[in-house]
Amino acid sequence: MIVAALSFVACTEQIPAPEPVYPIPAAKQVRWQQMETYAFIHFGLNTFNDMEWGYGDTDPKTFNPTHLDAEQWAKTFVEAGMKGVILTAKHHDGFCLWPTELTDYCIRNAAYKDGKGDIVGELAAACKKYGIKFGVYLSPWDRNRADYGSPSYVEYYHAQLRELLTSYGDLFEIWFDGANGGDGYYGGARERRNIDRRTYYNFPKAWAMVDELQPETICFSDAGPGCRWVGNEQGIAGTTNWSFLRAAEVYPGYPNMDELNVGHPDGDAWIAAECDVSIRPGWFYHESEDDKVKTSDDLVELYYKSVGRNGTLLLNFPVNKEGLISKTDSLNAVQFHQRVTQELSENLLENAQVKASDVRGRAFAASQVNDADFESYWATSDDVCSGSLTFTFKEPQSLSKLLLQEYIPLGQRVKSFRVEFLQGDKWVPLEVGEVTTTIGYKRILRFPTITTTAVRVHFLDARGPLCISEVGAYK
Ligand code: FUL
Repeated sequence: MIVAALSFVACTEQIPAPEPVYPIPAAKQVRWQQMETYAFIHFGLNTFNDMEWGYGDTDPKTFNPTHLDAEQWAKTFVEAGMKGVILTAKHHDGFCLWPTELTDYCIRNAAYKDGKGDIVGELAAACKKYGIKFGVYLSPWDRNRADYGSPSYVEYYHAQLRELLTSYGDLFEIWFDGANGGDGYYGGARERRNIDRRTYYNFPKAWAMVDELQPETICFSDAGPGCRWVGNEQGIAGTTNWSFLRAAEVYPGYPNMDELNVGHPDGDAWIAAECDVSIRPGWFYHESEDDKVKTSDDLVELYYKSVGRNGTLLLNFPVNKEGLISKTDSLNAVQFHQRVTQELSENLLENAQVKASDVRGRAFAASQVNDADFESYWATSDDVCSGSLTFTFKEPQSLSKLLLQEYIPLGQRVKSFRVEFLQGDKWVPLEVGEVTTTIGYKRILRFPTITTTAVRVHFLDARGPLCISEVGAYK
């Protein structure tokens, strides 16, 4: 009786989950990363004046889209699989796309709708209607304001932020850009002004306001705190990509782009990488770039180099002078989404048998990695920071992609791994053409098609016990 009772206790005993390995993401950061792809819109006076960086003196009357349709934008994004959109509510020229009373340099003085328009409001409503998230870009640098460089501008900037946070419903992300070119119109002064990027804008206060008014919002900057710039505008994450930074060292405008590209392996703050890139060479619309739109092939490539390397993909659409996303841009984006969806549609590991070198307990069995559920994961025992998963197929399978996901709510752990497959009765290394160091939320490896009956992933080193959510293999 006693023996039976004891073994019953042993069977049902709940083995606790591994302790987190810090830093770990806030729940909202995990939700944000799960969006994977979302759109960017650069639209403003630049659009109508063939510019990228307006000086701040362009006549607001020139803002006059003839067929503006924010629903067309939102519908395009839905069809392109994008989960949200971030709009340049204000770019460096200082022109505001919403009818703010804080400045006259805004849409109230545009020709569009005789000054009655509100692009921020129109897009926020369209996003709501089509079920995608909405965010804004509010450039700290303002080449129009006479008081730029003095404390009163910072108050103005924070007041703008407050307006956006309180007038347009939920914002999933706010973009705090790091560029600061120096010269500008500045109310007619037409001069160069330098500010101290570390201190001038009082970002900690701005971020506290965001937390207070919209606790779900992710604040983007070169240095977070919600997510970080990936260090280039080509949309490419490092093959090694840690979702951490040493918080005390970084700030918006942080100049070391290589560090932002790979993260700080010993960072103390969770700040994952966002990969921004435009579907055209420029961020704003230029007719001369109508034949330079990235193809669906280009975009597929970018997906694997951003989302497939533990980043998110922020894909920019330069809305044209009509106020629409041009046809080629939307077609290529939709085709891109269809291609990626198709390429990753059938996980060949779902029906494979899976064995692990070490299992923490029943709730953390190897079978958790091919159950299509991110929330369940395979974990190793405490102190076991390496191990392997072996997948065996009933029939030989052809594959050219492998997808791996760590259970990041408990931290990013894997430092190094390698993959091999069975060729006849020999295990041979899988040549994936890039370093296999970090995994993070998602890592996708691509390789020339192999046909095999078994695949093995060796996790060679990690910052703690392994916690692997999903592994997939695709044709
Ligand atoms: C940069 C800006 O200077 C560009 O104009 C663009 O907005 C890009 C996304 O960020 O810092």
